[in-house]
Amino acid sequence: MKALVIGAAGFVGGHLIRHLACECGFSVYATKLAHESLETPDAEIYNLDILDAEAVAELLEKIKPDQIYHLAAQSSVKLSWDKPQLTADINIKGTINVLEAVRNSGYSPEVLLVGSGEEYGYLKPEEIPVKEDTLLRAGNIYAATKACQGMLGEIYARAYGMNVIMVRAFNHIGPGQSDIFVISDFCRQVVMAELGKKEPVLSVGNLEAERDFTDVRDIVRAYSALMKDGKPGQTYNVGSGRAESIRSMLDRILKKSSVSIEVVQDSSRMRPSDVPSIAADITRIKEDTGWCPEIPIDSTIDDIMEYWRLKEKS
Ligand code: A2R
Repeated sequence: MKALVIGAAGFVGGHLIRHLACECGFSVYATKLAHESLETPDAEIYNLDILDAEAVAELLEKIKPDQIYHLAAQSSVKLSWDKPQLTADINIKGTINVLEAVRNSGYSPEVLLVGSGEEYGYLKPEEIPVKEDTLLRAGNIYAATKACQGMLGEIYARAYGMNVIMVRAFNHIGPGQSDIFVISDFCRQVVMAELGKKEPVLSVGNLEAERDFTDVRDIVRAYSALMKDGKPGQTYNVGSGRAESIRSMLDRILKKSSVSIEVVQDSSRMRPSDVPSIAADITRIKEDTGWCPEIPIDSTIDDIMEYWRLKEKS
């Protein structure tokens, strides 16, 4: 079985490549942007900008993968406020380029489009945990582009009979995530204070928001389970099924710190609009694939802290 991971130099890519090569025994092909680095013994690497439609089509023609995991994205909510056009180009036009390349390829690979729990946006309390059929009321630009990606996937599956499966992944965390994301940011700041590289003061944004956190290694297992047993044209939530406040996650992190840390609210870390609470209903993926998250949140935080300790020591 040949699997192609598009946008593999990001946080999820490395974990997904390892899972597909080592756990599933697939031949794995992966793409990155020319300026990115991706070193892995588990995949053959190609440079690809998904905004170049011809290059996407040529690569499919060359590899002819059985499975395509589309991860390439402008994936930061924060950056989407600053760069809305770029976010729309990559997340919408880029996805169309991938879907068109598959449509014109003359065969029928399975495609997984990775969307986001952010697509649901402003949920009413009675809608949480949120089911896939709930009305999308996107609360930020990133979320709107991912909602559009999902609609495109549904359209291509229905109109052309393509094997496209959509995922709405809720917040995933784990070792290797950039510190532009909140949990990785907190862990890094704590480790920097432990190492004496910064004052023992932690600068935070909105702590009241509640999110559904899952270990990235559970997330990539879900993606490959969906490729195997998910239904084409269907959208699946992937998450833990429970909401936890950023404040409670911060408490977990602070308990693991070897130094005492002062927490300070920083208004520049507040977003123009923030969705108050999100949690996934994961009944559909459980029923169709048997997948369940397995890694406890505290052991994920241990791994993230360890990742930063190793990285910042060197
Ligand atoms: O923005 P960069 O330089 O970090 O590169 C990202 C890459 N990417 C692209 N790849 C091909 N053509 C483009 N025009 C393009 N623009 C950006 O996609 C990055 O290496 C990768 C996405 O990885 P992350 O941002 O780390 O996202 P993560 O956490 O791996 O999530 C994967 C998927 C995304 O679709 C998220 O929206 C979703 O899961 O939650």
